[in-house]
Amino acid sequence: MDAPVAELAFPKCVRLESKPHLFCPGCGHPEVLKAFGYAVDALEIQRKVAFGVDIGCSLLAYDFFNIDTIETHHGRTVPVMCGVKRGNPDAVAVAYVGDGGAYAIGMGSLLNAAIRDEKIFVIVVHNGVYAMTGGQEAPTTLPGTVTATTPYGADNHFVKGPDMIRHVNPTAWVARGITTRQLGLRDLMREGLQHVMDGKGFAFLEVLSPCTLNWGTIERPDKTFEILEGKLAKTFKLGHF
Ligand SMILES: Cc1ncc(C[n+]2csc(CCOP(=O)(O)OP(=O)(O)O)c2C)c(N)n1
Ligand SMILES: [Mg+2]
Repeated sequence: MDAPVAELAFPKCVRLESKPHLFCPGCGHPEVLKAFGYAVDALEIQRKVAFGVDIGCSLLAYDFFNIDTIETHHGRTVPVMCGVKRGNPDAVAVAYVGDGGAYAIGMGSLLNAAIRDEKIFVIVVHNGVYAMTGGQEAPTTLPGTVTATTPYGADNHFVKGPDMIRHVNPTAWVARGITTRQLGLRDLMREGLQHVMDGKGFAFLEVLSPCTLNWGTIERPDKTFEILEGKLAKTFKLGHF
C-alpha cells in the first residue's frame, strides 16, 4: 500500500498531467479507456500501441494516455488506423470510435476494413446517441427513445454492430462488453489486443456505455444503471460473437 494513490487508481500508461479528464460526470468513456489502459499495461505494449481517436466524445481521449495518439476526422479513424498499421506492421493499431462515427458516417470504412480482415483493433463506444453534438439520434438508438432529433421517439430500425461484423468476417475476434462490468471489460480488451498482436486479423469490441448528460441522468446513477443493464444489455447481447 506504499504506492501513491494515483498509481492504484489509474493504469500505468495513463497520462496523469492531463487529469482530471474532460468527460462529463458519470460518462462511460473513461471507464472504457481505463479498461483499455489496464489491458495495455498487462500486455506491456505502451510503446507499441498506435491509438486513433474519432471526432465525438472519443476525441477527449487525445491526451488520456502516454501512448502515441492520432486525432482523425469524424468517421475516419478506422481507415486511418488501417494505414498506420500497413505503414508500420509492428504497431498495435487501435481505432477508438463512437457509435455515430462507426455506424453512420464511418460505416463504409468499418465494413470494408472488417471484410478485408485488416489487422487492427476497433473499439466502438455505444451510448445510443451523438453525444458530443447534443444528443441526436444515432444508428443504435432504440425504438421509441426521445432524442434531440426524435422528439416523438425513434423509429424501429437500429444497428447491431457485432452481429454485422461477424456476418461479413467469420474469423474476426468480435465481442460486446459493458461499462458496468469493468473487470470483464479489461479481459475483453486484452483478448482483442492479443488477436491483433498475434497477426490474426480484425478485432472488434463494442462497449455499452452511458451518456449521462444526454440521457438526462447525471444526478440519477440508479437511472443510468437501469438504462444500461435493464434496457441496453437486454437488447444488445453481451459476450463473444
Ligand atoms: C464530417 C463531419 N460530420 C459531422 C460532424 C459533427 N459531429 C461531430 S461529433 C458527431 C457525432 C458524435 O457521435 P458519436 O460518434 O456517437 O460519439 P459520441 O460523442 O457519442 O461518443 C458529429 C455528427 C463532424 N465533426 N464532421
Ligand atoms: Mg455515441
